Parts: sequence; structure tokens; C-alpha cells
Amino acid sequence: MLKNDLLLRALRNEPVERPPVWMMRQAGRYLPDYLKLKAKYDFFTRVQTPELATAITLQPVDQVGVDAAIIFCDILVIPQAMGMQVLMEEGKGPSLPRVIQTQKDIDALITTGAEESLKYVYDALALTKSELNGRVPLIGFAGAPWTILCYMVEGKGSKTWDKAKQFAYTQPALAHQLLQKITDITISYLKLQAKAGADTVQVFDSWAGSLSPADFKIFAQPYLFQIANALKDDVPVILFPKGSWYALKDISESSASGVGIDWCITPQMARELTGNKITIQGNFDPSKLLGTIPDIKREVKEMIDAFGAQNYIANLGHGITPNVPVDNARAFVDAVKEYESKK
Ligand code: 1CP
Repeated sequence: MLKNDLLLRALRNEPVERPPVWMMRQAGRYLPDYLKLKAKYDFFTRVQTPELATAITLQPVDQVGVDAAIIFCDILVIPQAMGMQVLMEEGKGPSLPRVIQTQKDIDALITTGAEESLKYVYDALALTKSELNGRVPLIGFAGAPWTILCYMVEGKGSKTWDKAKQFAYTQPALAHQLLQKITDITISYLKLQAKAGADTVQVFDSWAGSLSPADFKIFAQPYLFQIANALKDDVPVILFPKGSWYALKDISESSASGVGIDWCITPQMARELTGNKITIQGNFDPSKLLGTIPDIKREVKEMIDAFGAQNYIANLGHGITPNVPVDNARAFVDAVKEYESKK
């Protein structure tokens, strides 16, 4: 039994005393105890050792007081499970030395049973679940097919994703084959995450906003919806297509229970586009966490006033950045928790 099920109630459109709060990328990055583990173990050791992944996942629950834990892992474990080499270089971010360009490259990817090589993720979820002992819900996650394709084709992060987009626009049949393969594996992977103890799952489409509304409908939305449909009887699904505010109406009519939005859309406009058909998550500008604590507290209250406390999950509009002081992250969370008394 969960002692704090605010997040799950918000996702089920049930009444809450105050909105639940968590922060994208809350595990790792800015917490001193994470940095100590980071100095000792390389990235994939941290991800693949359930005891380490669990310890990192619990840090923001214990130290910042968020209403949900999100398992410590990375979206790029899917390309890895499909047989691609993924390197994580300090200060440089991820890189994939051999990218996808041709039919032959796609044919060489491991598809059947790829999700089984990710047993360490399910083990970490099960261990975290038991350590949480019902304190807060546990969130599983995966990258969205479009965002994973971006890394598989581009080989590293990009501001424009021009190579990934060129691949999709000039070889759409190959792109759809690849997107479908990623989708199928992601569905099996998320189902196994739910079975291992994830109470809800979020699909990060971090680079959806690189596409126009028309191209989002072709290369991103159908695959996001396949995932939401396939998981809907397992756990509530949160879709986060960053930047794709134009898709909010369609998403509100999908099988997803929640949708994440960034800070480039007003709460009023997001509510207008979605009606009250889906729970909205977001959308505090992460850079505002670099301001003063009184400013953070005031702006959080304004944000909740604008969204309303129901059918709403307080969060950032994208991941917390590594330079945020822990006290400021805590002020963000405290401001949401104090909201009830200010109503
Ligand atoms: O050693 C380190 O600390 C490396 C930094 C790091 C961390 C802490 C990477 C490399 N990944 C992670 C963990 C991670 N990644 C989590 C779990 C822990 C947490 O809460 O932070 C999650 C949810 C992710 C998800 C992820 N990885 C996304 C989607 C969310 C988002 O921020 O948009 C993306 C795009 C990635 C790719 C990735 N992995 C790592 C980096 C630096 C990046 C981004 C690279 C780029 O800018 O393209």
C-alpha cells in the first residue's frame, strides 16, 4: 500500500489535497551524494548495478522530499540493448560511434528479446520498490521512438538534429521501419518495468520539438500513441513530447493519462487545448531554480493557481540542471507542499 499516492490519484483524475510534485532528472546531476558515487563508478556501472541505481533513485526522495521516485537509468539503454555501442564521456554526453544509415544497419539491430538484456533495470525497480516501502510511487521510463532515432542516426546530441531529420525526410520507409522496431521493444520494456514495480511510466520525447506539427504527426505521434495504447491496462502513461504544444489536443484524446509540457506555453492555453481530459504535468522553467528562494516560492504558487490544483502534477518544463543549489530544488518542492494551506 502506498502511503503517498498523490501522483497516481492525479493521473486517475481523482481529487487531491494538493498537487503531487517531482522534478524531471531529479536523480543525479545536482545532489552532492550523487556526485560522490559518480566519482567512484562510471556511468553504466551506476546504471547496471541495482544497489547503486536504487541508492541514487532514493536520494531526491530522502533529501528533497519529492512525491515520486524515478528510476535511475538512461533512455539510451534501448539502442544498447539493440546492439549499438553507447559511450558516455564525461562532460561530453553520450555518443554512438556506429550510426544507423542503411537498411543493412537496421537489419543488423537485435529485435527479438532485446528487452530481456535489460534485466538490471527490472532488478533495480524491484529493489527500489522494496526500499521505498510504499513511501511514494515509483516511475519507470523510456525514450520515445523519435528521440531514440535521433541518437541512433545522429550518433550524439545535436541542437538541430539535421542528420536525423534528413534521414527521416529522405528515407521515410527506413525511418518508419526503425521507429517501429524501437516502438515494439519499448512496449515490451515498459511492460516489464510495470511488472517489476513501476507504478507509472513516462515516455520522454525530448526532441519532438525539432519537428514541425505535420512531421510530428508522421514520425512521432503514431509511435507515442502505440506505446500509450499498449500500456494503458498496465499502468498510467505520461507522454512528454517537449516543444510539441500543438499536439496537446490530440494527446488529450489518446490513451495517455498525463502529458508533460515545457514552459513555452501558458497554463491557460494548455488547459484550453486539453480540456479536462488529461492530467497536465509541468511547466516551471528549470532556469528559474537559479533565482532566489522567495521568487521560486511565489512563482510556484502562481503556476499552481494558473493550472488549478486538480488534474495537475507540479514539475519542471524539462530536466533540472546540474548547477541548481539543493536548497532551491527543495524550495520548489516545499512551495508545492505548502500550497494547500494557502488556498
Ligand atoms: O554521469 C552522469 O551524471 C551523466 C549524466 C547523465 C545522467 C545522470 C546521463 C547522460 N543520463 C543520466 C540519467 C538519466 N537520463 C535519467 C535518470 C536520472 C535522472 O532523474 O536524472 C533520465 C530520466 C535520463 C533521461 C534522458 N537521457 C533523456 C530524456 C530526458 C531529458 O533530459 O530530455 C535524454 C535526452 C537522455 C540522453 C542523455 N543521457 C545523458 C545525457 C547528458 C543526455 C543528453 C544528451 C543531449 O543533450 O543530447
